[in-house]
Amino acid sequence: MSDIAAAAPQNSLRHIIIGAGMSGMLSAIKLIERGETNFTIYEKGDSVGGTWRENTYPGLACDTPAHTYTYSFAYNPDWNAFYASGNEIRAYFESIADRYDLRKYIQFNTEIGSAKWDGTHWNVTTKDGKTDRGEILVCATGVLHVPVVADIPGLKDFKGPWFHSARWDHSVPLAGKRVGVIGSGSTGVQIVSALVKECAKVVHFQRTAQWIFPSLVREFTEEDKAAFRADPTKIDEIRFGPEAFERRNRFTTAIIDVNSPELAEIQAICEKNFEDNVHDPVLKEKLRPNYLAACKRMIFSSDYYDAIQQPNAYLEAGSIDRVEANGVRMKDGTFHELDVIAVCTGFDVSKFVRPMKIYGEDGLDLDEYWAKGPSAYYAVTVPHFPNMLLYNGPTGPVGNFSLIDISEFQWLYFSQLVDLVRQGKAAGFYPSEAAHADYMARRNEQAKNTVFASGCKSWYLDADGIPAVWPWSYAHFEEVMRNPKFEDYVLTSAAA
Ligand code: NA7
Repeated sequence: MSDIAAAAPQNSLRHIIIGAGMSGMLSAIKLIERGETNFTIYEKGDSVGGTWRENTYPGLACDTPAHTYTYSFAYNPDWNAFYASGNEIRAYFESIADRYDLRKYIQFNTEIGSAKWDGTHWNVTTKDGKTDRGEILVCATGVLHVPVVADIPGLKDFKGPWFHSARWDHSVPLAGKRVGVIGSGSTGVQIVSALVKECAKVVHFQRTAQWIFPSLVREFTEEDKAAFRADPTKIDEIRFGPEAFERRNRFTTAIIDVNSPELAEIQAICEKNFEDNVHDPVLKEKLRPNYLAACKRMIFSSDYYDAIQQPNAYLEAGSIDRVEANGVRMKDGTFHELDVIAVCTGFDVSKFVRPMKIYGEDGLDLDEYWAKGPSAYYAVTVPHFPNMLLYNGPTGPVGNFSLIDISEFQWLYFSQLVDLVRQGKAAGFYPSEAAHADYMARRNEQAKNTVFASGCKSWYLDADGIPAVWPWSYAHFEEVMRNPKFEDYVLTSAAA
């Protein structure tokens, strides 16, 4: 037993939790609630918050309403606005770590290099050689955690500062500078909207135009907050009331049926937003997408159209040829002289738990099992990898929903399976190959009918061009997570 394991109370199965972001903290709280404190969270960074620790760029905000992007058991009456800023969300997670006294369970600055199943336990080794051993492995490693810097010729020769959006260099002054923002996903759009307020010039390099859904601007006053504090049902109203239901229902129906009135409604809202707010005919042609709204991940913004029409903003919709020492050269010869470049070209979404090495039953290497692409049974468990939870794994509902709700459901599902081990009915459980194959076949078929497959390129698509996300309704996700089909699981005994 490792020193870390030996120091933990032996009051339950030992859980090894990887990641102290939203999902890792959730697991810890749920275990503490059960009186089970035999767990350690391993965190490669120096603080909690996961994606909200790593992303600190100007304008960072969550596109899910704040009261929805909140643990169901830890409402926050103090959110400052309907949509919270990144700073505020990070502070929320820090406050949760305080409230549940989580830091004593976390090994910070400790990256797990590998995890191996030995028939009854997972044996993990940290990058600096420490070991731990526990029956249960919880991979709470995040979805978008491996930044991709687009392979743009010459980028490394740029003589000014440049960095990926998820590695924002706050030591670089931006006031009065000429800044290039490459990429027009949610990140690029938020950054441009923020930077036009302080920079001398912002050039937004857009490869593909985006539909933009107008987001509600609503600051919560001190009176609002007092009312939320006094009566949490007012928060319930935001989370579960008719507006929330309509928002979620409209979106999930639209996703799974391109001919639905709900998608037509989303399309109409986006088109109206575009027509009402973009005035210059040349800019309009550059900004007009040529695919259905919601095909790419929907962007929510209240200020981008206004920002890009400011005199100090310029939308460059041509193709980048190369980056030169002083700026960016376009294929048509146009040159944009710049002081700083922010590279907002997204993340490697196929990584999931990797680069960590994971070896399941009989030493099976997860990289090999995933050679044809990552997959997981109902997005959470993997054949031959016993007692392992992948939060927000391949094919999960990562659309414009609250990932916190999703993680809570995934924990509920997994925890019911862990009960089999708690009750001594098995040493290990994993989904059968047959159940997994059946799930994947049904899922792939259904995914082809979603709006994500309606003719655009996005990070939702896998290497074969099939959307690698949940293709059914959110209600179906809830139903499946509440009621695991135990018959779809292989149970292993200690002797196996
Ligand atoms: P996204 O949504 O993956 O967006 C990446 C953007 O970068 C997108 O506009 C890409 O254009 C663009 N891109 C990628 N490669 C290049 C090259 N080589 N040249 C020019 N432009 C390029 O990442 P985000 O960080 O914005 O958002 C990720 C998620 O974080 C978001 O969905 C939310 O869940 C939060 P493309 O559209 O592919 O033509």
